[in-house]
Formats: sequence, C-alpha cells, structure tokens
Amino acid sequence: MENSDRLSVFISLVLRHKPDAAGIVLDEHGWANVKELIDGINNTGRKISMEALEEIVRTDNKQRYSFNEDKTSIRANQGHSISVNVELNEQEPPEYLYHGTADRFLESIMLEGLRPMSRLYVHLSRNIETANQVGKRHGNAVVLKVNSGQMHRDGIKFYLSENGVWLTKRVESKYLQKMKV
Ligand code: HQG
Repeated sequence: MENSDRLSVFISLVLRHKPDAAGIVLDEHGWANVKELIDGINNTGRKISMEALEEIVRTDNKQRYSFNEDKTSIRANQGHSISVNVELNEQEPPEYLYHGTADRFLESIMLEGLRPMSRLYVHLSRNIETANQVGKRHGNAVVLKVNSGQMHRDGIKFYLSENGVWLTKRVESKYLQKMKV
C-alpha cells in the first residue's frame, strides 16, 4: 500500500470510528479541526502536511471526506460508527437500490433484514457493480436488490450522503431479493 493510502485508511478510522486514535474529538456534526487532525496524526509518528491532506481529500476514490469552506474543518461524508449528525439530505430513492454482502450473512439477513451493524445506517448503492465490490470485502459476494421505491411509499426515510451513498436505518427482509449472478 502506498503511504497516502495508508494515511487515508487511518484518517477514515479517525473521522468515522475512533477520533481518539489521533487524540482529537469531533463535534456533533462530525467535524474535526484540521490543524488538530494534522498535529494529531503527526503525533502518532505518521507524517502528514496540509498539502498532503488536501491531496488525499481531492483524489479519494469514493470522495469520503469534505472540508468546510475555509478548510479549517474536515469530516467523513458517511460510514460513521460513532454518533454524529452529518446533516444528511432526506431524498426520494430510485425504485431499486443494491446492497452487497457475503453469502454467509444471507440466512441471518433474510431472517431479520439488513441492520446497520456497527454503523449508523445500512449502506446501499445505486448500481450493482458497486454493491458487488462492497460485498467482496466480506467474502463471497452476494448482491441483494432492495425495493427502495416501495419502502419509500411505505413511509421509510432515505438519505443521500454528500458522496452519493444511499442510507437508511434498516431494511426489512420483505423488501429484499437475492439477485441471480
Ligand atoms: C451485514 C464501504 C447478518 C451487511 C462501502 C454487511 C460501504 C448483516 C455487514 C460502506 C445483517 C456490515 C459500508 C444481519 C447487515 N445479519 N449480517 N441482519 N445486516 N449485515 O462494513 O455495507 O470503503 O458495516 O450485509 O463502500 O459492507 O469504507 O457495511 O456485510 O459504503 O468507505 O453486515 O463501507 O465504504 O458491514 O459497507 P459494514 P457495508 P468505505
């Protein structure tokens, strides 16, 4: 892994799950102070400058992070396990969304539906290929087709993160269908 990729993984840990790892705190909206973050990362023995941080944010393949306007604060756009309110936009979802998972979770998912597990929301993708990639991270990938249009008509809320990930609190199994591959 390249140094900047390793740093990105660490930043994602700090901004989503464990601000403590860099000795910082996030505010209620998930924002970290940029100077504190840079100092905190450097204090762990890693090396990062403002320019390097800007480059990581700009080139991140999933656009995971956002700066505020004057770049004094930074936060992750989604994926948190700690309780923050990133002021998500509630939106009407497309008729279908997709969730990638591993085959060994299927039995439990079909029983109790999709749950956020350690995160704040269930993460859904607009396209099958992205879902497949997410599923592969966990093992033998399986893609579930989510009847998000029906969920929305049934009054269930959906949010679209700043970087295009669809989020919802949970998905009952009646809205799920395993896709043929
Ligand atoms: C599964 C990545 C058993 C769920 C991606 C998943 C994503 C259940 C795992 C983002 C279950 C949780 C999130 C149930 C759900 N029984 N297993 N009832 N309900 N599960 O990593 O969606 O690269 O927390 O299917 O792009 O895999 O990190 O969620 O397999 O957007 O930026 O429990 O992470 O983004 O795994 O991934 P995760 P996820 P980044």
